[in-house]
Amino acid sequence: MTAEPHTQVHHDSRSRVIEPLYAEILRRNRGETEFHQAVREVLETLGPVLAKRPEFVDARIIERICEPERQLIFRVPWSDDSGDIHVNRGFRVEFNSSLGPYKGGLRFHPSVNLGIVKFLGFEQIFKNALTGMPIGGGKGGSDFDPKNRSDAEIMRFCQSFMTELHRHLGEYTDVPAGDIGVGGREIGYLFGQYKRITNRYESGVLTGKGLGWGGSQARTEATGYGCVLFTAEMLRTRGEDLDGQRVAVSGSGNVAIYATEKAQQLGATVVTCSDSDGYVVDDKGIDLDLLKEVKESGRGRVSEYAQRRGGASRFVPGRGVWEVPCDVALPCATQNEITGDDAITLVRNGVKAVAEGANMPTMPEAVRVLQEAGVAFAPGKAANAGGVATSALEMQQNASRDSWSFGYTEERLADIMRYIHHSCHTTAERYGSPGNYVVGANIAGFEVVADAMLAQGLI
Ligand code: NDP
Ligand code: 2IT
Repeated sequence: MTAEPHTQVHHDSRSRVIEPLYAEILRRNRGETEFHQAVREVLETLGPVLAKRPEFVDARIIERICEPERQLIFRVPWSDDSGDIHVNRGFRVEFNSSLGPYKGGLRFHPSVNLGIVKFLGFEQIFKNALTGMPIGGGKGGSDFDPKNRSDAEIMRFCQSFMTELHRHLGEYTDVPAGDIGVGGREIGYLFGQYKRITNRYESGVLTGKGLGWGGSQARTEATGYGCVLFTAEMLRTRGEDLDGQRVAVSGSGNVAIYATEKAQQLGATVVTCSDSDGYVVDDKGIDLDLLKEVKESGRGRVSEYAQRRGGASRFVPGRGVWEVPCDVALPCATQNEITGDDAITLVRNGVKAVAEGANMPTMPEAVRVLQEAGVAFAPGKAANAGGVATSALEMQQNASRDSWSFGYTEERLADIMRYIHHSCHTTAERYGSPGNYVVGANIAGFEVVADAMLAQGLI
């Protein structure tokens, strides 16, 4: 291995070391724009840590961290209810196992491609490190579109997907969970097929399982709850809390619903929800029972929520929620949903805090606008880590054949979110960027992974 000698790594390490590395990543991963975006955001913040820890440069840690340990792409054939045959593409990117088995969700959405799975897997490495739990980073999914598919079609798709994926999984190897388009129903079908093929009741091979068969209390709620708990911690450093705040949430899936629930429990008024058709604004506050009912029955669109809710609420088709004035914004739908212009609007309307329930929902220029305006901004790898952390708690319960109460599990989640907040906050201060949670999260996560990789030799 050839590397720059220690003495040459100094404070301009960003341009000397990082820029050429990033250029090489662009060249070797052409067209993977979301992956480029996620890598750039991390690399941009690592200058100070590389200056302080030149051994990371010598050991080529960044080059190694940006290259997945293994990338799987496979055919997923299945037949629909009329007997027509479809062929989708399945992915699993096993990115980094220095802290534990690969861990991260599966996304079923027509937009899924290798670049998206790699961005999600890359983020997952640092997110999982931040939780302090023994989990490596990975992500997977398919370009399968679950919308308007019957239960039987979903089951056949999941069975076909697992028929290939099972050989790569294991409680000590790779442990998937849900993400967009994959919830409790899909995890059930995937688990059943894994069990059938392997003839093993290996509870810890998937997380997000049903409560009656190895799932953890509070896993369903964990990502949304955790995001709001992180927001509360950020506000606390500024002498504020969520009580009485007006909150805008985007999305209406798992993360959005439970972010809304926890924000309401802490006294906030959540005034929006959304989906890919448009958004609902409800000044009296979202009626969460009604939203859950709408989502669980039929096609589950937020336009139906507005129809059934009546006068107090309004559906706005084809637009994003960020034009609705709020004190706190929680993007909980998908990547790149807050543009630079949206951020300008949010700032103009007086937003105080933005926390990413989704992965990378805020575009780079929007992050800049928010940070320059002094808005407390929590990146997803810190703010939405409660989901995967509770997955690790599920694995812990499975390993000890135990099951914990909701109250105990939620308390563990709250401790973990406070720990993540503390480590991001203090790391940002230590590296000269007080209040910058992007710097804090990236460096705190990176240091843990890089130290483990150094200790484990050239792998
Ligand atoms: P769900 O499938 O439950 O919900 C996704 C929601 O986002 C839906 O309302 C969906 O609307 C909307 N959405 C998805 N894609 C798009 C798009 N391209 N344009 C507009 N709206 C879209 O997923 P989750 O709630 O689980 O995931 C939401 C986000 O949170 C994702 O970024 C995910 O990676 C992240 N996340 C999830 C975790 C988890 O534990 N589930 C953990 C950490 C992060 P529609 O129905 O119209 O598609
Ligand atoms: O993005 C994420 O952290 C998730 N989708 C959850 C992953 C997990 O393994 O629980």
